[in-house]
Amino acid sequence: MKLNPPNFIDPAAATALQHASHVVVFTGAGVSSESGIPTFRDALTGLWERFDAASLATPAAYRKDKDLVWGWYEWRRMQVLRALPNPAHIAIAALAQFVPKLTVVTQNVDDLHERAGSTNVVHLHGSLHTPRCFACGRPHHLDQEIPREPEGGRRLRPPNCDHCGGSIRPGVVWFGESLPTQELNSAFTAAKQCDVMLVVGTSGLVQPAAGLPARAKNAGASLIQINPVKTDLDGECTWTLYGQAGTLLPKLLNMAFPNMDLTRVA
Ligand code: BV8
Ligand code: ZN
Repeated sequence: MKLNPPNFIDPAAATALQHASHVVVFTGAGVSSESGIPTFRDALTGLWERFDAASLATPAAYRKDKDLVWGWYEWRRMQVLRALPNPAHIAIAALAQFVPKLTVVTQNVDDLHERAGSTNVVHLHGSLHTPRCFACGRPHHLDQEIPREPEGGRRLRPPNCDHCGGSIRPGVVWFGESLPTQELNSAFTAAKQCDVMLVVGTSGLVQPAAGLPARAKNAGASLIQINPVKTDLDGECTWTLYGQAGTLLPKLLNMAFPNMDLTRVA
């Protein structure tokens, strides 16, 4: 497989976007990294360095030490509240005006796609902004103010449910938990129907989300991947553009749609 040089954009990828009637943009943590949100692999910095993200993102971890898990998620929510959408999020939002149908499917639990202007974003792994009761499942309202920076090991006692007094958990999908059925079915349907899937900033390791590009390809779609490094999805993709999403995505979309205005800085 010919490896394109960094930041090279094959004009054929832009042409495929121009002729597409339904585009799916499938994103992972890499699309938010230029907003300062660490990807899952490097999510643990500073005080968190001695933990493994995947071992914290489980129901067992919460049962074992809910203050530690809640403190980690509040720290991540604080990072998101302080972050801004980057040019990749803005380009994806702008794309909606240039293609007949656009579906944004994300593995991310931040709301940066929405804050850039994307609508009806399909969140396969939930959201930091929709906590719920671990016992009865009722949604819990969290103030949008920046949570206080947990001191020390960043343990933070989770609030209690107004209805049953149970402990509040993050509204994300943990490892070992099933993905929300409606969102997963919407993503599978969009993958089957689209002509082009943009695969942006994902290592393609976490299932069943990582199976989406193959579903799109098997249904006849062209796949355009944007990632600084090689991933497990390289073989599936028609084109792989090696580079940062915040740089390559605006360039690619401007090649496809020259009158797309991407000057709005978030
Ligand atoms: C489930 C929310 C059924 C939490 C996350 C086969 C089928 C089904 C399940 C499995 C299976 N095989 C294994 C499993 C189990 C497991 C799994 O997939 N494990 C993996 C590790 C092998 N899957 C599950 O448990 C799923 N549940 O299948 O239910 C079930 C039910 C009961 C019992 C068993 C099964 C649930 C998975 C969801 C987990 N929750 N997130 C939270 O956020 O805390 S996943 C989490 O990790 C992220 O959401 C993300 O999706 C994933 C990967 O994290 P990252 O690597 O950081 O992000 P990403 O992959 O997006 O990679 C970053 C990329 O960006 C890199 O490639 C990097 O190069 C690139 N990048 C960096 N900078 C830039 C950039 N790209 C562009 N521009 C840049 N500037
Ligand atoms: Zn409750």
